[in-house]
Amino acid sequence: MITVLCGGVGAARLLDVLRRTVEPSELVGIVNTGDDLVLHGLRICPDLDTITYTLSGLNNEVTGWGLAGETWRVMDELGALGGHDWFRLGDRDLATHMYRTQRLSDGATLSEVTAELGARLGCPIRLLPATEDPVATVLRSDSLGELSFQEYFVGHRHAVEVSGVEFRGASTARPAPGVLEALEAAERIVIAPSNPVVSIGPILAVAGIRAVLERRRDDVVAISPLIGGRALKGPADRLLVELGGEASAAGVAAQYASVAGTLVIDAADAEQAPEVERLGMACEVTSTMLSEPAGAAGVTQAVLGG
Ligand code: FO1
Repeated sequence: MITVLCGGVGAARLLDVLRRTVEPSELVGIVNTGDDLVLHGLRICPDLDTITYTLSGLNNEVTGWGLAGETWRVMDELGALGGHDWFRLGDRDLATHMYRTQRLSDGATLSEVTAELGARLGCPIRLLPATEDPVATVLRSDSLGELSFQEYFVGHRHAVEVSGVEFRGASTARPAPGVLEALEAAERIVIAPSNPVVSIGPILAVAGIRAVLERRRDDVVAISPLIGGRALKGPADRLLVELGGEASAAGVAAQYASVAGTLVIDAADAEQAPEVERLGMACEVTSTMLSEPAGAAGVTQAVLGG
């Protein structure tokens, strides 16, 4: 079994690559819920949905979220009424949030609903929310005060300098059923190339999860989300710097040195391998562009090898 700590797009791409070599039934995703929000009375889980949709071959490649072939009638009508249309929910995607919200109010757990959606949509990999308890990523900015993750990421297009981040609720949140077992039973634990601060951070903050990785550090492989010190998508590089870290392979290593024995970095950052090793991590250098054959093969080898 290979258990993968997952954010959104980067994790979905990694799982979509790994599933070509590893039996999907041998893969488990532990997924961030710190991006989740309730809007229009609906419970929305962006990272769980991005991974479910991508692995089901249904992801909307144009927007990067929601379902392919999306229409936007409801959002357009809502906007015309003067409603909240800043967080774009496609007509097909809305059905997922309506289904999830109804099932949760029936008393089903988020894990159960995630499994039902995965079965209905054709996701071949078991996905578990990191926790069933509320955890909200909150960002603080000097100019705008506190922002929920989606206010920051979508509302302000993450074009805001951040002075602090908090995973509200994480210290009392319990790992979802099966999470600790999946981490203990895994031959390999992988930290996906997701945002170390706001995607992987909330998972590691859930009571008990970090401790398992620290204990199993030799079996943990982290994949840097930076290439040439830059994030392919999203604010990972800026957030690292704004929160006192470094937008570099060494900066990512500093985030993960206590929980991962190996860091996989892109060839563009190869000159930083000695710095990563000085932090006590083994360093594998390969292309990490998962959309290219060399990257897919190199990262798969780094995850499975050794
Ligand atoms: N990202 C945006 O940039 N703009 C949006 O309007 C937007 C809507 C949206 C709706 C459902 C959903 O599951 C994701 C959505 N996202 C949107 C992406 C979302 O912000 C994710 O949390 C990010 O991809 C970071 O993981």
